[in-house]
Amino acid sequence: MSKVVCFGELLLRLTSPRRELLMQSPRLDVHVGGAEANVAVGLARLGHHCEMVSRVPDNALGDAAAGHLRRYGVGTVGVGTGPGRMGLYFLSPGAGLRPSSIVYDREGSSFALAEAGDFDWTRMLDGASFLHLSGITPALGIRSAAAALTAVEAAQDKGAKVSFDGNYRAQLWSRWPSEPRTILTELVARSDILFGNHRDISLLLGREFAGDGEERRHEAAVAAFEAFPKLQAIASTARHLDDADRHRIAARIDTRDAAFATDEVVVSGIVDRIGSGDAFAAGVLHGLITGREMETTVRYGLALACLKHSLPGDASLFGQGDIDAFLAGELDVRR
Ligand code: KDG
Repeated sequence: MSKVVCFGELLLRLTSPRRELLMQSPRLDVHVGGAEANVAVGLARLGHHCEMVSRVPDNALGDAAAGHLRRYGVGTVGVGTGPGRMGLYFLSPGAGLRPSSIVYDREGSSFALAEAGDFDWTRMLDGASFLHLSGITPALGIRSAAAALTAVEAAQDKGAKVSFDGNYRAQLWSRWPSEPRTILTELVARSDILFGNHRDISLLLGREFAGDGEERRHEAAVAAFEAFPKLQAIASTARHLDDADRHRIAARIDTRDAAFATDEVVVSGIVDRIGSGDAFAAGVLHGLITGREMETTVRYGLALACLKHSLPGDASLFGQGDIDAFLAGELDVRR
């Protein structure tokens, strides 16, 4: 079985229930999140050997986050403890024409305080086929940016493929004195798979892509392949938000010589959209690791991205049977 190592910050998510605003809620629901951890859980639920590399405080909050990973089958030997606090984020879910909103409270987290040398990459990447990380880690500060770079260099040395999700978070980058392009470029230059759409690629290359829809995505992919010779595939979703309860999603994978795109699917009755991008990444990685055709791989990504909208919390907990049922359009109670 191939091993996937995910590297990033674990967060607790505090959500106002019943779609209340944070300011009016007398209580908050707790879930465990973190984009890369969500991918690890999504893949572990599909039967893959996943190991998380992170750092949490040595207290009940850190234990809860690591326990969440173990509960869903993700290995936590790489989740160390260290000084600092648990990173949090607060979510007020949207409703109708009111969008969701997020407040980060993660400065000084154990993960953000960790140095590149605190992670044992020789051990963690031993036998790994993929390292997955995202643009959230370098956005946390100089130390995390250095740790992300060390991680991808170690993956290259060990012969593991690097999967990188742009995951642009404006709130995090706005605290940086310089623009994110330099560090993101260094990371993507060492990556084999990029999760990101034309906007992420615009940010990386410092240029806009004209046109609309598929044409713009194609142009962006061509430019990214030219700028980053190591990249083998670029996977992205196109999401149109009709409102907070109804989205339209299509998925696409570009390789150097072909593009694989799905039809648009309407996702209604949304329970929780957070983590649908991570679910998409888990579905695509699942297809790649199991050697599926690209047509199937992109549909796996789409299936998990859509299914995630039906589940509270940040992670996809679906198995192959759920993907197959989704793709077959089965809606009857399964009994
Ligand atoms: O993709 C979902 C993530 O955004 C969520 O789990 C929290 O990692 C997170 C972040 O930094 O936004």
